[in-house]
Amino acid sequence: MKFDIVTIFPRMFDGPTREGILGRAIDRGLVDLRVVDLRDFTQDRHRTVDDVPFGGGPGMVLKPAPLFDAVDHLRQTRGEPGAVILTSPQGKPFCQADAVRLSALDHVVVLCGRYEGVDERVHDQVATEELSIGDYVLTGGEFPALVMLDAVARLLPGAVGDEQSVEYDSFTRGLLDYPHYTRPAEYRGLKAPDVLLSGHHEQVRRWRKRQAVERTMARRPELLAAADLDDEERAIVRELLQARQKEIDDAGD
Ligand code: 9D3
Repeated sequence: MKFDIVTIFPRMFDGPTREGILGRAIDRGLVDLRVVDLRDFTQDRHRTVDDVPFGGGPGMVLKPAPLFDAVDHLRQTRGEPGAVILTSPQGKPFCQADAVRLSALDHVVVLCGRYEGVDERVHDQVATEELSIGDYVLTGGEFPALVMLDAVARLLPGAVGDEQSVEYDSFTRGLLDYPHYTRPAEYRGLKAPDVLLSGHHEQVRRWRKRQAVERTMARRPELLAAADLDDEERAIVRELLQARQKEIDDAGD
């Protein structure tokens, strides 16, 4: 897939796109990544990309022309993109379903926002969607663009060695992962759970399932409502809810 990023800080992408699974996906040609410098689409001597906001107020706003021209250029040289994403704190929160959807497109363009914002005409006329990566304040859309690229790239066939581990992702199923342990069985007096060393595959499977449900209920209860649970998992939820209700009842007596 073609993945194009428009940014005023192209070097921010140099390290992250060379390493690990993402780096390998790019080396293998699964992702045809192009990072373009927004300043290359300015017309003035100073390569100006920003200006003061109309109506006053603090900070600077990314001018429309360089962004319109950068996307026109990418259209002409790379073809019509399936999505033009504007990274923005006002965007819809990016999620695994977005990663899956984008991974099926042949061409994605990501525009990295900066400063206090981006001229609204870019939101209206250039971007097909606006995405955030969560409710915290960053300095710009470069890390969000990398987050989206990373989440999308690992879904491309051949990116991850074990296709099953992609298929069976915790977020795809809506449950958090179970705890993992490796050797040694005891470290600084801390023991790995006996069941994992027992060799009883069925007990291991049930323990992991229970841990995943318990953790999701404790840490991310909102995920549980939407989770795609099997009968066994639903039984564990009922059991945990009953245990919780009993605590409440007992405290009342
Ligand atoms: C005072 C209002 N701020 C909006 C919440 C201004 C503002 C802060 C930070 C405007 C832009 C930014 C820079 N952030 C992004 O461009 C950004 C972002 C983020 O800050 N958090 C999570 N996801 C994203 S995607 C792009």
